[in-house]
Amino acid sequence: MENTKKRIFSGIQPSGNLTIGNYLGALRNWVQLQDDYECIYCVVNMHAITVRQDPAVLRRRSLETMAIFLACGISPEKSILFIQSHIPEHTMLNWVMCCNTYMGEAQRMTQFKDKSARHADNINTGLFTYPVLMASDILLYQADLVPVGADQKQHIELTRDLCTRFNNTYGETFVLPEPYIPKIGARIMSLQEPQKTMSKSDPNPNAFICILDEPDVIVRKLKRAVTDSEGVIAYDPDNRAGVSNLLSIYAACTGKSMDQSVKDFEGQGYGSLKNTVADVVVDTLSPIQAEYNRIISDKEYLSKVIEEGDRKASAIAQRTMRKVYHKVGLDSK
Ligand code: AQP
Repeated sequence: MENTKKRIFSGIQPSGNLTIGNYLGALRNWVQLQDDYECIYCVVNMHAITVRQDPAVLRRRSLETMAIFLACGISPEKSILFIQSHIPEHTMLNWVMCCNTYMGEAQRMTQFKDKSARHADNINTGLFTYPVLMASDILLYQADLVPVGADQKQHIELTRDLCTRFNNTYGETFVLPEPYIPKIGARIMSLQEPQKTMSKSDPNPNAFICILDEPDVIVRKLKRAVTDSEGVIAYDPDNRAGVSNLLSIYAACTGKSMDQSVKDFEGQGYGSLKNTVADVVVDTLSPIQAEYNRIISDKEYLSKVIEEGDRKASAIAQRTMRKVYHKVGLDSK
């Protein structure tokens, strides 16, 4: 029977240890999507080198990130799981798309502005063309849908513009992807600066909780989380960002509504909120950590999963690239 499921593409950078933001905002939804869509999930290690990385650490983290995908419940039987740099077509399409992207379009990307401010000593052209590589990742696999957080919407808009431009110039080649906003989306904020999104490359390790953090580390980081001096537990992300973030983490881990979550803490203080949030985070992460430890010690299994995923991804990528090279006149037929 022909596969009529819509195709989803998404990726995570191995640019640090994955956080509960990556889990609650992305990976948890990826697991749900596997039954209804044809899912392609990628460790986007080529994106990671837009910021300086230690080669040995990057190599290790790429494998660890794949092991986390598996430990969270992403199944190699249901989805295609692969590592970006293993498929050279990403770079091939990236170049073609760079030649179809205007400077002004790339200059408008807010993530470039943010990241160049954070890495002022290394504002490289890869950082500038990062969204074009991301567009190439998506278009290469002819994805119908891309699960995105609010911060990535601008990149999907660019992908759609590049797709439409290419199709209009060279004839129908790529599927026009749509952003997919998951039903339960959680944006987890930094524990130290709760106006900012929690990020795995934050220089302050107290700002994020890693998926693999030990229980005592989780308790300690949550105890240090920034709150306010109001002393009353209420959800008000604009004015009470710290407390609201703790409530969001609680709601996301327990699956409770925000109203119910606020009720659960009626009459309690911040100390008790932090302890309870630590308990639910530890409960959420413990089974993932156990599964991760099992998978990471079975290198043979991990290599097999990656090899198989690379093979399936490569078949799709090669098909698209043959078409693209023919359309732009880079083949010799
Ligand atoms: N704090 C977050 N809350 C909700 N979702 C999040 N995601 C990341 N952080 C949060 C989601 O995870 C996916 C992959 O993200 P990524 O690691 O490839 O890049 P990022 O979004 O730039 O995440 P970081 O942690 O901030 O990475 P660095 O610091 O390396 O740039 C995306 O779906 C994202 O929405």
